[in-house]
Amino acid sequence: RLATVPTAPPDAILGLTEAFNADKNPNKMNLSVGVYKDASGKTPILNCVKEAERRLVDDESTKGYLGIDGLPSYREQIRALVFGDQLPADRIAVLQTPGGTGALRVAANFLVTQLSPIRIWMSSPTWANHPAVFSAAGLPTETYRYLGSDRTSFDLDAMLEDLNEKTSPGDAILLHACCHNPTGIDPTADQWKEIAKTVSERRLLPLIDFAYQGFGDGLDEDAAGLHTILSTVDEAIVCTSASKNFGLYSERVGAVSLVAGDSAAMKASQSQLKAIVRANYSNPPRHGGAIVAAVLEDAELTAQWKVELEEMRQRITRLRNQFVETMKSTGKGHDFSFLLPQRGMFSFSGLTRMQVDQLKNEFGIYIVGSGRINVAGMNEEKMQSLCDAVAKVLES
Ligand code: PLP
Ligand code: TYF
Repeated sequence: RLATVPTAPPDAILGLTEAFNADKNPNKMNLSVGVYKDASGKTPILNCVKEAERRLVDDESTKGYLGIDGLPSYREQIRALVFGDQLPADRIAVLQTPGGTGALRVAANFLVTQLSPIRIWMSSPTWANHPAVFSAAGLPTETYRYLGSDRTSFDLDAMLEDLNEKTSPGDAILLHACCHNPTGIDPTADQWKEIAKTVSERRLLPLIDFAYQGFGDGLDEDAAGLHTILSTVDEAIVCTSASKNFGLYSERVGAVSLVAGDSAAMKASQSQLKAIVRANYSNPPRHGGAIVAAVLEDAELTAQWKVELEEMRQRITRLRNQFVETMKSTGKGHDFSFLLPQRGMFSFSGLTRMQVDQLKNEFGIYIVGSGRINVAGMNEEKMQSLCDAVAKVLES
């Protein structure tokens, strides 16, 4: 029977890395998958994480199962990091999940099993895995306009028009809290207020994907849009990830946090979330959550983490600026200054599908088909050859 199973298409992003690994071009560059790299081209383990792991080796006393909702100390630290003291803790249920993707999947299962009929509205464009995860859970997806027709700016009017004219009360809306993937274009503080007003007036349930806290302007700054939304609605779901800001990609650590109107509603929803987890993967892996908790419970390690996070953030900003400067210096008026206000790992370059293919085939430079560049994968040393190649495809 297995002979009848058709081959699935490769993941639009991870598939590119497979192609990159097989490429024999000695000058190849992987600017596709959203993974941070340092000046030596490595994805480093943060020093605060190494130290936390050393302590865990000495102090950890069991590998027994965690509870269904994960490590209590991790859940408490995530609540503080994401929500601060804006909301009473007894309205928030935090569950540790296998990565931000696991959080999104648990959230999607919850929406389908508890709140159907419900659809989720996603920005166009959004992370390719969003529709895949939601559809796999049986959650119908719709899109609202986000990127302007110039492909370099956020079109708030179009977004609000779609929300006002197309959504139904009770629908869910997916928002990227910061560092929008794939565009790098976030709403301003005033625009967040308008979005929050519309979300509340249309009685939409926000599902906020917060995968890059600390990669935009800072830990608190990046949470500002989320807090604006939470100040206008009683109920929301927030999916967070420690993959990027702790560099814990392969440890699979994230959280789904549900905000309810009161403590009783929170407890009932929490029990449903736990039932979903139980039927999916039973309980989350310990190690990543234990690392995050060990860092955030220790003032010294937290201070060190903030320094290391700032280093990553500043490096990305430097590389983005350097790319814009170097493109300018190639002559022929290659003005990429629209990239400068973009935040996070990604930048939408405006390159077309054909230009993206040409970069790959002629130069071994891999970026995502939409023209999304992982700025965090750039390198000072290779900046000139990258920009020369981009200039060539723009001029051909
Ligand atoms: N959401 C967005 C927008 C992302 O870019 C990512 C990145 O991988 C995730 C969620 C999930 O992250 P992970 O499952 O690796 O923690
Ligand atoms: O957008 C990215 O590149 C990251 C990493 O299926 C990623 O979010 C990409 C694809 C995928 C899982 C993670």
